[in-house]
Amino acid sequence: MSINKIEGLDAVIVGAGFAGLRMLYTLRKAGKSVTVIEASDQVGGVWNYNRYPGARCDVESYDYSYGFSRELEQEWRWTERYATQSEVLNYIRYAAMKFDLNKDIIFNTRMTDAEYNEHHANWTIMTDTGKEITARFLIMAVGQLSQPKKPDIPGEELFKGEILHSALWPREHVHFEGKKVGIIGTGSSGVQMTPVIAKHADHLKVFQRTANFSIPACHAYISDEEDAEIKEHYQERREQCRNSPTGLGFMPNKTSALDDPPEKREEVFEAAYNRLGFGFALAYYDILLNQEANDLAADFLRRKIAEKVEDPETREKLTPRGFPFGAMRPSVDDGYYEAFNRDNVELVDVKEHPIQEITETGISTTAEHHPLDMIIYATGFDVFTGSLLAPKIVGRKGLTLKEKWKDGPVNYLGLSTADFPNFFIMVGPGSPSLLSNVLVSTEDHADFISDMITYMDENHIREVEANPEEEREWVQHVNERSKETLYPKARSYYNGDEIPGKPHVFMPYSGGVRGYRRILQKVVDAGYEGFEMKKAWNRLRDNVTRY
Ligand code: N01
Repeated sequence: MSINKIEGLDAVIVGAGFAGLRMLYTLRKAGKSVTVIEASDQVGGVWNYNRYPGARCDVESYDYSYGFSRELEQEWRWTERYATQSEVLNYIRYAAMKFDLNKDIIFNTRMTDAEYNEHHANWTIMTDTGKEITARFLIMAVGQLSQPKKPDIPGEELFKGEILHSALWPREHVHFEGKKVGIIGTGSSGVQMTPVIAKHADHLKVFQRTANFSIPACHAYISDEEDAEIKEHYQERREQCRNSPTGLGFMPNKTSALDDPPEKREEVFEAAYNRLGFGFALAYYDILLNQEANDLAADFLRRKIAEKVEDPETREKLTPRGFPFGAMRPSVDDGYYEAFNRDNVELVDVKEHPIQEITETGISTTAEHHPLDMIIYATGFDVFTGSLLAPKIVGRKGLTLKEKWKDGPVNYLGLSTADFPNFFIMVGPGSPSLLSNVLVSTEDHADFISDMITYMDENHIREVEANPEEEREWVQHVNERSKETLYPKARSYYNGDEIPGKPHVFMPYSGGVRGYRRILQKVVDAGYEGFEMKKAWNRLRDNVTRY
């Protein structure tokens, strides 16, 4: 008999990706009763869905992993510097198995609604399977890149070939052989899949609207010696990550790009370009802060593109212009530019000649019709807020999160929002999130939330939520910090520009993971300053009931 109601839990966590699993582990260890609900049939979050060819992590494997268990980090053996999608997914599955997490996860179940009951100080969570769960705390671990975005192109239903989305990739093998394939989108997903599909498809057309910067990944296999060396000093490496601005372990070069003579600067750029991936952005501390410094880095990258792409017209189209390097999230690639030197690969500039429609046989732009057998949307996501606002979440007095956030996300520390008591968001807008190694940010949030719940229980506190004044100030602070950087100078998902009509607001906290963690610590030291904690918890804790 299936259980349709679960009552009296301490917490429900939505999502069984990296964040949800870490939260489950930590709360369970703190003695709380917890259930995770997960829409898929297995753990993994985005890594479960983004299975497109060439999908890889572009944070180094040893850093894109949990730091809470010495045992786990010593026994897991990464094989490559940047792990493939399947290796990351295997790692998450392994961690779930090792800590016996699956037993507290309800799979194939999506949260549709959640409503706060002020009288009982708890949440009722409703799902698409009819299962209903009540819990004191609702924790959203739904990811920032988990609501895939499809472009609104007329005629899609007429297309006789296959249409795929990078973020909803089928589990079965996809054959490209003998096919004319079109990829729409040149963000990280499009950039990663292009060189791989190019090797198999008869012909590949890449439909590019905005040329962005990409840095070579410099993939490498990890030798046993390297693995042993990293594991011997893993704690130092973790500390370096935690204390670096991005959580990636790179400490910015303390020199300004403007202070080094040109030859020296070229050497510094070259060394960073050939080894650091994203770390290239920290080759000088001011690349993401100062336009002149940024211009030097951007010029270097443009010259690199020029060295790689043979055809002058294609080269020019692939060259990013008009926004600072890094202001749109750059890609880390493995032969992206070189793929355009192949005879079977073609770049279609849809900025100059926009896509008009999809027909039975391909894609028409304002310039011509492109016959295709397969169309791949690599068009990204409704980033930061898409997955948080997809379910209907109702706080005090019938207020929905969607109404409250109609002009952009409003929260305190990215974690909590007024009128939604006992509701937490992991690694979302208002926190370092996508401007950081999300694994570091995930662990910071899991520890903070778990400690806060423990504190509440020890102090008989029934409800917690952000103070409205403090959250207004936090949103302002996030906004002000962004103005110290070059991020606002591009149309990007950092600013909510990826979806027409979405509020143009800077979403992540750009003050770095270390700075952010210090703020969290100050808040804790001041007795959870900025949060409103209400009413003594004076009733006996419910027993968990399942029926
Ligand atoms: O999505 P994106 P993504 N017509 O939003 C274009 C992470 N990630 O899936 O820039 C034509 O970056 C759009 O064009 P424009 C990573 O954080 C990580 O690639 O809006 N084109 C853009 O080129 C990354 O940043 C890994 O002009 C349209 C592209 O589609 C994030 O996920 C791997 C269009 C969307 O790019 C998202 O990456 C992959 C239209 N109507 C992704 N609509 C790792 O390695 C959109 N585009 C960890």
